[in-house]
Amino acid sequence: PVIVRREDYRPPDWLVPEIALDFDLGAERTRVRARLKVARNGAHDRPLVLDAEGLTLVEVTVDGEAAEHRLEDERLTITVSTAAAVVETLVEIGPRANTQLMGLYESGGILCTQCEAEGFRRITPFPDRPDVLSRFTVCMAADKAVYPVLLSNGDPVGAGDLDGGRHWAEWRDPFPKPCYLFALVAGDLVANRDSFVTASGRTVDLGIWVREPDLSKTAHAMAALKASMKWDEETYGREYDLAVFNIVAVSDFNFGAMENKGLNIFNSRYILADAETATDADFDAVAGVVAHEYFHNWSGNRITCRDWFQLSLKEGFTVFRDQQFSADMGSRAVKRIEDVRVLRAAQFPEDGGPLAHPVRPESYIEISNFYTATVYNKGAELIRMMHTILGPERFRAGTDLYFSRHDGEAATCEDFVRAMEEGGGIDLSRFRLWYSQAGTPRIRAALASDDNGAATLTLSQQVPATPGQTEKQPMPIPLKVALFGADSGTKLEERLVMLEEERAEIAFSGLLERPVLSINRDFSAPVVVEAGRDLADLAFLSAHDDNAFARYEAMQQLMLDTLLRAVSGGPADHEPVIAAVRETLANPALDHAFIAEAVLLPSESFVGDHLAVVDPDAIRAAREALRVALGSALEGQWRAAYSATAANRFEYSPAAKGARRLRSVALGYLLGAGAEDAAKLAMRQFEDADNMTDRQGALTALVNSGAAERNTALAGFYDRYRRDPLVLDKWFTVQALSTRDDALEAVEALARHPDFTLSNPNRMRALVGAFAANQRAFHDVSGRGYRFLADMILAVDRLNPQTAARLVPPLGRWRRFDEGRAALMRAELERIVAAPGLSKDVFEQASKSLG
Ligand code: HT7
Ligand code: ZN
Repeated sequence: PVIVRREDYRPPDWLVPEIALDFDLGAERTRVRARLKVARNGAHDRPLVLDAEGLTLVEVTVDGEAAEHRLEDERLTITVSTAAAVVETLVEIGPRANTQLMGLYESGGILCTQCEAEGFRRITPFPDRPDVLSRFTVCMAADKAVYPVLLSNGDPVGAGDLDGGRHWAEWRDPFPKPCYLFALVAGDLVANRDSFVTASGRTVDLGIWVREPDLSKTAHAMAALKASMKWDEETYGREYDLAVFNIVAVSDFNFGAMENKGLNIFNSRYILADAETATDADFDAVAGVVAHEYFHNWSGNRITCRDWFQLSLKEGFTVFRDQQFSADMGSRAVKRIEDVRVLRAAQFPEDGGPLAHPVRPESYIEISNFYTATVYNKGAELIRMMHTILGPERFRAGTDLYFSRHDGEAATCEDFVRAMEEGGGIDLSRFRLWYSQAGTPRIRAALASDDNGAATLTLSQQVPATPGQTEKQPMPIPLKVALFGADSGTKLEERLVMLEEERAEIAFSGLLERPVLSINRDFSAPVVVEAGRDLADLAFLSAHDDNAFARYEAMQQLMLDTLLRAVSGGPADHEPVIAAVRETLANPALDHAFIAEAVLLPSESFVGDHLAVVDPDAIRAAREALRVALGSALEGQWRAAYSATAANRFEYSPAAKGARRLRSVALGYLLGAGAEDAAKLAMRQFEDADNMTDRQGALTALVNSGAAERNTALAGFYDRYRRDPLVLDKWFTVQALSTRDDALEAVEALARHPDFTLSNPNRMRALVGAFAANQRAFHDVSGRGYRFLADMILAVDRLNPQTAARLVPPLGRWRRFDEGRAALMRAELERIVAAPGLSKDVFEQASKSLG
């Protein structure tokens, strides 16, 4: 396979300032005529080379004449002798047969497109790279009864009827854009319509397009869209620039959503939400993704990427922006806790495994494999660190400069950092290492204090070797640090410490009591900190730290240390955790949402990440024992929390969400403790719930238990929601994540269930993706879990390589397991790599995972 390298970047040979597309749409066969105004870029005599994948070529002309051309290896080479010309191509494609869901495809009777990263070449021949920016005009013709709605980018400029029950519509986008932002949708859709008046007084027509039965589930997405538009004006001074903004929801989608200019296309799970069918987490995700795609209008569309190595330029920055937005709309502390949990669960393992890569990667075989937690979430942490180092005002000066300097351009990560330096008045020379070095830095922190009120904080860092990068330089690491008095519990000192070198000593003086160290507050840097604090100090911080994140972190560390001791055979002393949880539950100053996060045990995978060799069974046993101990020792408090959080009617507010979250955590502990009436409580909650959070919470608790009510709840849930695919996904996921011993057999059986399908990415992720995250079941010592995953990868690869490739990384974690499991995992990877007809997507992930 061809390896694409960052260092090989060359500007395009030809530019395409304008393109006019004509679609004769049909699900079986669509004809696409494209008229490209091309212009030679620089003095050279190279031919025009257009990317073309899976197209049936009908005709090629240059300035109206038949032209010499060659279609070979997914490239259409055309001889053009002049400096500028009009090149016209006619191709045929088959949307219904397009199971890859890249290019033009059919989803539930709707024709829609997905072009990022390299899908446009599956629609028409074009230089499919983000640094070729064109003005698009799009004309579509289709059967009016089947496709009454025809949408594309920009503004509508004309529409009308044609003979034979057909109709047409034309759209024009005044903003030059790369072809990955092209979109069209044709379907039988209805819209939730609204409008937004921008800061400068322009009215924007908003539409969220769905199938008619789903219309009632679009109010939350619309509210989120309007809130995002306002927030971006207030926070970044960014106004929307077209007269129309449309969103379409489809059920088959490889990713979350797509920011096509003026026509976002969404996976329906990130649009549709109502109390009956969506959990609070779903509501939050809808708002977060709607905001994310909207924010791309500036960070991604107005300023795009020069090449795909710069992907984090738009994705890291936009994730940071959507995180800020969600924090501003709800609880800042809980949002940070959730974001860090995602980073640790998805990015840290990636950074420490065979697929580790820098935020700005150096090479790829298939770019779709680089839409990763590193590019997105670690990328966002890099922007956050710059925000922390600069402070909000200077950060805003940097982003203002970035937006004004690069508007209308295809830019690089380097351009962003330079704008931050100049706008913020700071030297970020060494900070650039965060873009080029992979691996999660490990920090050791030791605080030594004397009786004269002096203390020294010794910090050291180590950046681990990662594939292709054995030598690492120390990184500049911003660490928010505070010291608390061990007697009074008050804050003695607070600073932002920049660890620039491998080692540093920070002096403190005038301390009137023994100081206790709070470090990496707010998770100011994406690093692992080993601070060696004992259980008593951690319990103290969990009760006294005034930084909510640090307080949560102290409790998690306390739980983690307790679990790690138990896993390695030490005496199981649960008392310090029980005491700390008791105190947290009883603290009237803390809100429900925070308490729920703080008292939740670290996940089994997170515990595994801290062991030299992961022992899934020992981790399960230790975690269960602590859960039971907490459940029994604090039964009265769990009961009190459970009753205090009962609600009468559903409301989507931070307070109501927090109450539901704590209620569900309390129920889990009551069941864990084996409280006699716990299963009855759960079943009552399941039956009486007026919202999906409570119903799914009860179902999860029952599914994980041996209660007789378990099967009744599962059957009841299925009967109630079998016709709602997004809710049925939950039914699959709850069982795939079951903590029971029979989870693996259950998942194997569910893969044979009539509602399971390989062709829908949501359903695949709901069952197979979730199962691979169930540490104990997936890593069953028999190796059956590995075989199941490999079988699924190979089966889905024939239909949808992107979805298949995203399932490979759990097998790549073989180095973290005992010899027996590692051999079984490797054997499955080898079987995958040897499979005939493998896609390059899966080949890249599986071969690197063997590495
Ligand atoms: N920018 C979008 C990326 C995306 C994508 C990438 C690969 C394959 C399918 C895809 N669908 C959307 C999503 C985003 O980050 O906003
Ligand atoms: Zn994005």
